[in-house]
Amino acid sequence: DTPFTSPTDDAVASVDSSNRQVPLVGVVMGSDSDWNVMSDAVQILRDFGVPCEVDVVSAHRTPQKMIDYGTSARERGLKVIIAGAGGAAHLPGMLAAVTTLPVVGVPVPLGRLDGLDSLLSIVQMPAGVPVATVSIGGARNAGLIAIKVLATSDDSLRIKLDDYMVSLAAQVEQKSRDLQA
Ligand code: RP5
Repeated sequence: DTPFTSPTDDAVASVDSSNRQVPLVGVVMGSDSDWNVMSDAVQILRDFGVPCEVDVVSAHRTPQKMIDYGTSARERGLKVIIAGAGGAAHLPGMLAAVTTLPVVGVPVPLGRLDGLDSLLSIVQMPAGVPVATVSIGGARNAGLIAIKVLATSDDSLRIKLDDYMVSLAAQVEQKSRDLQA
């Protein structure tokens, strides 16, 4: 029951002047087995109404697809790429090497090293080729970074972020009251 079969099938998209659907964020992962983690990024993007596309793009198993994805991303209208992978997690860094778009990397934890291998493979980029790396399994925060980038030039998104931050504070206050009750 794969929740994504192609970028267009799963795109939550806006519409351009030609009435075509234009995702703003690309969420890619090295394997469909990463979906349990990466779905958090898609969920928060949907919560904010940000058009996104989802695909499996492997640095090792589909290297040409990865290069094509990265080199075409900007011209296809994407503004941010979120890339998650586990183990020898080269996908975010290799995408960052072939695009001028910001790339947010999500270390996906696998069974053996608790995601430390994924984290180190993504975060230790050479100077000049940055990947904005979130915590192990931190796909929700990756989505929020993409939203914040988009909100620098979108007031309706900025207002939603303001509301979101107020709701986070309210949740903490509610829990604090619950503890004291
Ligand atoms: C990585 O290899 C993927 O991102 C995934 O985390 C890991 C294992 O992939 P599968 O063997 O589960 O397809 O490239």
